[in-house]
Amino acid sequence: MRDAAPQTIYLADYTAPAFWVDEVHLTFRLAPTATRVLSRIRFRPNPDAPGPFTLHGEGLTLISAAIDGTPITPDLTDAGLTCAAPDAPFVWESEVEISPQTNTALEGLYMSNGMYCTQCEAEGFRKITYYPDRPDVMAPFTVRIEGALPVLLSNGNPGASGPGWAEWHDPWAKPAYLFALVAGELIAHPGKFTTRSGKAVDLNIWVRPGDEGKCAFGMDALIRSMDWDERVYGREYDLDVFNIVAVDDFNMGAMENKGLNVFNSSCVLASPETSTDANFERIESIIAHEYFHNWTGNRITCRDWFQLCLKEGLTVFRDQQFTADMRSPAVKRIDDVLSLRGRQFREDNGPLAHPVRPESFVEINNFYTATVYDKGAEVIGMLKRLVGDDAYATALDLYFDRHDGQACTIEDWLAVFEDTTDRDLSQFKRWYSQAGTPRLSVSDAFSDGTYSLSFRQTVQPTPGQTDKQPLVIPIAVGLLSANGDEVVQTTILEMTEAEQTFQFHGLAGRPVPSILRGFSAPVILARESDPAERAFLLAHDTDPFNRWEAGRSLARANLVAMLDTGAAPDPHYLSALGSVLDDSSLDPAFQALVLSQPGQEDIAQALMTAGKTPDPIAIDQAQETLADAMSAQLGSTLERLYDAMQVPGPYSPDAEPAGKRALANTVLRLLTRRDGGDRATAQYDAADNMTQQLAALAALLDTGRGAAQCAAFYDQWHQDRLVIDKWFGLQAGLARADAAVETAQKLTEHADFDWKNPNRFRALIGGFAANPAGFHDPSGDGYALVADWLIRLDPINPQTTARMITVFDTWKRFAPARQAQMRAALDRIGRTEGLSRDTQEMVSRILAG
Ligand code: B3K
Ligand code: ZN
Repeated sequence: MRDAAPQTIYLADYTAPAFWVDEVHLTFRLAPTATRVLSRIRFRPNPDAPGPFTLHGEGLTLISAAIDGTPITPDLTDAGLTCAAPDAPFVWESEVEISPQTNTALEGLYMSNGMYCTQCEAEGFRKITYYPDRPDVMAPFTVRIEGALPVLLSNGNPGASGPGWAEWHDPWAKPAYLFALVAGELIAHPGKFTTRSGKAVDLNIWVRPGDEGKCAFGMDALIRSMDWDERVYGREYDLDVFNIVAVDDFNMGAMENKGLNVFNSSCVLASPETSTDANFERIESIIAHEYFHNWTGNRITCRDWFQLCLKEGLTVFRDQQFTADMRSPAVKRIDDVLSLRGRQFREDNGPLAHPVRPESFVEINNFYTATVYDKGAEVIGMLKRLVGDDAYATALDLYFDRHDGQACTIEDWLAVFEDTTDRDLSQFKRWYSQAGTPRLSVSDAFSDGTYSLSFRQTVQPTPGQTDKQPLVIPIAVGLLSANGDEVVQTTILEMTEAEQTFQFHGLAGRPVPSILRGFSAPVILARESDPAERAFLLAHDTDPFNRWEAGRSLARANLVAMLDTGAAPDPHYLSALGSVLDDSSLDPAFQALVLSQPGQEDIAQALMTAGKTPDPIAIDQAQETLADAMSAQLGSTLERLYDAMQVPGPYSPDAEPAGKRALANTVLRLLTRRDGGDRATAQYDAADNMTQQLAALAALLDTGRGAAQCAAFYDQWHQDRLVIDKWFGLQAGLARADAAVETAQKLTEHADFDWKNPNRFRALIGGFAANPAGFHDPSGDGYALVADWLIRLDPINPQTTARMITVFDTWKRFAPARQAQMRAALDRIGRTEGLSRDTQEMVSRILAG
């Protein structure tokens, strides 16, 4: 039986499997509480790693087992089984019983609204049958599904079928985490794609009846993704069919199972009436992401779960490139950096900091993090910047050629780059092993036509890692003359030492530096520069990212001064904003980003970098004060822009109209502070799409209005699960200080708060936790509310609980009284009887860090 103390798994302990699998046959006899799974698996001993025959298995009732036809009685534990096995290839057969209906953890085979579906990554296949459930064991699968349901799907190509049964064959060897099965009453939205070598592929998005009107955009995004991967990476699809299924109960966004992607319905279903522009963009990128995994993840997979960033970092990088190509590269880069700073920097500078390639874990599901995904993607971006676009393309071709069909490591990945470029990447590799965000401080000097930039890099200690080494940092720099001309175009400075100086010769005068263009490395740039220089860059920088960054740093500095010394909103910042808004040559989506304030986390990080203690309530109030000042000082510009940005005609989710709406709606938030809610009310009444409707409702709620619209919204949409998630999320997320906890409490009592559904739970409890006025209420009641719900959810769904408990990871940065409140909530969760291994690991890491 399983040890009481959860085991820690170490990268250093990796050993190859003692047995390989050559072929898998599975038969499923579906029944809600008594599904039978019959397996016939051909094993072959691995002469390089001899060892006992063990299979993973959890929560299975073993009915029978046999080796080469001879019944056997294996030794069972909570984690699997062991038995004697031949020294030569043999056939393992077993029959087990499982209960999908009562599987609320949503891992393995489970049911959602009467539909059977699976989630196996990372270690869910062991909840379906006995198997070596590790990614380096790859095999072709043949699956037979028996069940009285009209649609029966699995991986690969369809085989024979009849009433109540269907067979599938996946010829591509794959690890068990990519296995999938779906069965239910589903309707297909079909599509077609012909690969560039002429292979016809049938595409389908499968949904529950009623959702068929929400598939067209996802299908279009899929076709564009398939085309893009051929054009940009030379990657073709490799099966006759590609199926996507929308599922309402899902722990994350989506899953890249071979030929049968399973999606959280919120990440695939879209219509203008029910989805916002942001939803459309997110759906497009997730469809692309899962599709791109077919090569980066499926054809080439990970040797072990420590190598997760091998597939995730690379696939995020690829989906970011895709979105940049489909939309605006500058806007995409800014969006990605916003999310990196908001989530990954927070992780990297707190108790949960871990390397892009972690070295140990208790529960691997806890390591699907912003660090593995988003910093993992940044590391690939840096590599590309260092070697150049051509060498990157050559290296990727070699990667696909050399490693197709293999389970690989970061060492394999880097070797491909070393072999194509003759570079030594051993220092670069530290980005994979060293946790923490580097701080880059800069000083400059100018004399006799030579401009010097001196950098110093440091990394704060992180849990378990105190000794930090210098990293290779690509620093993209451009220099501007005083009249705004670019005197040195973007060049990449390659920093390798702890301290390093770079010189530029032959300059006519002291230039204004534009440093870390395009956010060329995931670092915190610490540079003292005066507001006039930032305003100059906001007006003149030719690099759109740094132009935005200049405005952002002005806002950040202003907010820090407001919080620290009681300074007022800075008129220079406000007038610089005015100039950006008046410049009609700029992309409205970009203007919207310039007009948006730094978020709570960004300001907290800035305060901590300056050695101050953040107070979330005070930050919230400073943001309100600054928004009021923006609204007052920029009034006529905002009014003009709001009118100019109205998009006539039918709704389209394309980048251009979406950018205009983004600007109009950012402006609306500010105008609602001074027009008594007139514009927002009118927009709400006139809206024919969710972007306009929701933005109007948000502007009203944000200023303490909107009760009538909120009720009307519910009446209009109470039949639509995904829209009602928005309704819960918006109210919890925007409730104002005086009533936030009470509002959230009331919402938890609403008949539609179906808390076992992860989307609903995240909308309300997650939305509330992201509302500083509520979560950080001085009474401590916000912490208690979230803790109560996490304690309630944990026995039902450990994964979603363990993920959401990260809302407490900031506890140590606050003043003692608040620390004590948050700690009390964490302690209470930690002491809960029978707490899951997932949540236990998270609580102890958050408390220890
Ligand atoms: N690979 C999945 C995530 C699986 C999470 C397991 N807890 C989705 C993705 O990254 O594409
Ligand atoms: Zn992924």
